[in-house]
Amino acid sequence: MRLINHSAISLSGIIFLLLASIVQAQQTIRIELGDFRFTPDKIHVPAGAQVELELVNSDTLTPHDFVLKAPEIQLDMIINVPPRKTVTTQFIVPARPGVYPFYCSKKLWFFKSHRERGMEGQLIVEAHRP
Ligand SMILES: [Cu+2]
Repeated sequence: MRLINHSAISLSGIIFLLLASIVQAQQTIRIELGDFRFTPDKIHVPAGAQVELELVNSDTLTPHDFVLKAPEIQLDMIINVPPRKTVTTQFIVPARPGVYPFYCSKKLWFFKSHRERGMEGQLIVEAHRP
């Protein structure tokens, strides 16, 4: 009898962990692109999570993009976000914790690039906590 009770508790623990990981997998991150910055510019995500990335360009005339190149973790993203538009994408956060920079690569003629004006941020992949 004790054995049965013990395994029932273990099973509910496992189900809880499964549900917790599913909830984590549905994480949505919203980043505003405008005025030559990303808001927020530091994105904390758990390693291995599935993320829906919502990129909102709040400028009326200026196109922006979201560039994240980290070949060491198989991430290669260039997402254009036209003025006053929202672009949504999904990706799997790599399993390797670390800090990965992202930026806007837009540049108009001889002006400074958006990145040079400070339009950059960091994807911070954090290890799973028990
Ligand atoms: Cu930009």
